[in-house]
Amino acid sequence: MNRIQGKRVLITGASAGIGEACARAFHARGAALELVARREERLQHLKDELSEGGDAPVHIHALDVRNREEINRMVEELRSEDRMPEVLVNNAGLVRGLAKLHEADPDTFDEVIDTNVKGLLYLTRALLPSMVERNQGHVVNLGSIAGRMVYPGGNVYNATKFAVRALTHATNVDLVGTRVRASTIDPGAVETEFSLVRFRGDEERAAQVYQGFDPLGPEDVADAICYVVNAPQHVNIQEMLIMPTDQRNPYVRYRDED
Ligand code: NDP
Ligand code: 8X3
Repeated sequence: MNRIQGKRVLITGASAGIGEACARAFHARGAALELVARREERLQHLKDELSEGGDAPVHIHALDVRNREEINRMVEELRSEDRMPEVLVNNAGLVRGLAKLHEADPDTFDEVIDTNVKGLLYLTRALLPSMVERNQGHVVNLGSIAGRMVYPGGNVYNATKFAVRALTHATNVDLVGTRVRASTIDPGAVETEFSLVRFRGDEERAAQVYQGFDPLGPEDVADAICYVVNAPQHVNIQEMLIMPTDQRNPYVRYRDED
């Protein structure tokens, strides 16, 4: 049964990777989309492509999730045009480098925390009240295996994903008595632009991350998110850990070295 058809879904980080795959997956199931990211050209391209393949409306918003004013302006537009979403996918996120905490560049602390935690909080705070008012809605947060186990050089990224996990559970307890749900989706290695961003455009280093094993694809995670959102309203899948079969945790990974 398709319970996604006709729902309005706002996805952050829709210009690449998991967010872009979510846009495709929700659009294929008949959802109206509000797509958010900084790179407007990419969003426009995706909108054009999706609009050719189906009737469900697609709107784009070129903004930085770290900027509350930009978020508030978007929400005003959504409210005034009666387009407040029933589903929020807090997916925008990043990591910088793999340095030890005592050697890392403190500027990256702000960038990663502001995007992964504060951006998610701003969007949630701005959009959740209308879900509570309507007594219907779903907040889906992109956590990570990195929010369950720390690894060397993961430090600040690990901390942000532990925070995402805590905030998902905090959101759920605050929402008790409503029909609004919150979920964290925690993937292992997914082949996207994530490592390219992590290693600041070093393609060779980024490619090495996924060499010799079968990582998840962004569409695998998008499918899982659609499954969680499609569950009947009385079913709240609060967390989902989704790993490549070749990776059992951050340390145990099969690699075909030949
Ligand atoms: P990508 O780098 O492929 O995509 C990241 C997306 O986030 C892009 O669309 C980017 O768009 C957007 N983004 C980044 N910063 C901002 C910002 N300040 N404002 C608005 N949008 C922003 O990475 P993934 O798709 O892999 O990552 C998506 C989420 O999944 C992240 O939260 C990540 O932590 C999580 N995750 C990823 C895993 C992986 O192995 N890839 C595993 C587990 C979790 P733009 O640059 O245009 O703004
Ligand atoms: C991304 C996966 O293992 O690089 O969240 O932290 S990992």
